[in-house]
Amino acid sequence: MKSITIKEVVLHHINVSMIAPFTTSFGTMQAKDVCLVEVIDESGVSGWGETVTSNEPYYNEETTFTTVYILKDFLIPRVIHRQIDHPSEVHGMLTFVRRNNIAKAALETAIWDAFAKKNGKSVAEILGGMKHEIEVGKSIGIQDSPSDLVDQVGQFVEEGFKRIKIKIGPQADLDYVAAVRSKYPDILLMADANSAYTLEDLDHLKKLDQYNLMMIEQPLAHDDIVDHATLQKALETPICLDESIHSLEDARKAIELGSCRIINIKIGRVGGLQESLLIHDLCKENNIPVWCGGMLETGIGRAHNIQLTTLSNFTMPGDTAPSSHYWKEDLVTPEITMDSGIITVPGGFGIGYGIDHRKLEKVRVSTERITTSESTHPIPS
Ligand code: OSB
Ligand code: MG
Repeated sequence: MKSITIKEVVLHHINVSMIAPFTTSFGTMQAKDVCLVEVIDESGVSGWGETVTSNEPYYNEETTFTTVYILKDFLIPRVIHRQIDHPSEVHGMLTFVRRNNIAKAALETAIWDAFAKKNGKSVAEILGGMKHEIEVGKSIGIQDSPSDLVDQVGQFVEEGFKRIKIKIGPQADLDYVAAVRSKYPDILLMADANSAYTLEDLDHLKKLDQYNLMMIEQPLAHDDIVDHATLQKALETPICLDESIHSLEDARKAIELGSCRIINIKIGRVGGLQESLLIHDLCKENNIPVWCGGMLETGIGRAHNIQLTTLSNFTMPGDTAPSSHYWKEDLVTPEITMDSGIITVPGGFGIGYGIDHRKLEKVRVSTERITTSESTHPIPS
């Protein structure tokens, strides 16, 4: 396959507003800054990625602002003007920077897109993904009351979503789950706590076992895998880890300890597509099903999620709902749509969707063009 050498990186700084606020146990998001990373190869081919951050470090330690700093001062100087034979190499080129995985993923995914386009393939084909259709679930933020939640669930079940995820926290849990279950006894239902509990809540969390949930996502601390193992032993409901898994090594340790029975793979949280692929493969060997999480992405991040989900061990519906569930107008063309809970994987090269430049201009805040590897810091070669 043809290698790529990046001659220029364009950072498109945008600000986007969601159609409705989204509330989790750590806060509410309505608008955010996003940095779109466009890498341009010597041949003129462009690849796109995005920082899947918000403006506050409440999900993990990164914000859009920190990702831009890390990209400009460290990550871009490391990759620009260097021959890259395959995008699987990029993650290793960036490990000299500790963590900052969302920043790394924004650049790494853009390089996968450019490499795939240059070689006339989709990102999925290069990853080894074979699915032509992916199943989609809907993630619903915390609502003001159980009956508001039941109304929302009804709407999304009607639209055909294959699985419903509800956000929970100590202020909104058992009565919310009970209300949904009594109205919809048979749907695939799960709950995401975003680290809102501790082991002291063990008896309380056990009460969730009666609702036949597919899984409970990240009940305990964002940086824990030890207490989750204790909790998993006490619960019938499978635990799925999100926040705690940043790498293949984290996944290995969580599986070894029995901290979870399912893993949510987010490309941003683990530093890119290559690490996502390795975690996918490890989970497959260990009979741990995976699904693709969402970070309220624009269509660019969403398109990468769709490409990744074509891998065979993504056996559970992901949080990759259509664009219209988040944005009045998305940045990609055609817009990402769903039919009865199924997204058809696009046939095109790279991420399979184009950039709608007219819509991009509407949300643009500023633009930076980087053409040299200069940095005020020492960068390893
Ligand atoms: O925990 O999965 C999460 C959004 C922002 C940060 C963390 C999470 C989420 C979601 C949104 O659940 C899912 C989506 O993109 O629809
Ligand atoms: Mg989660």
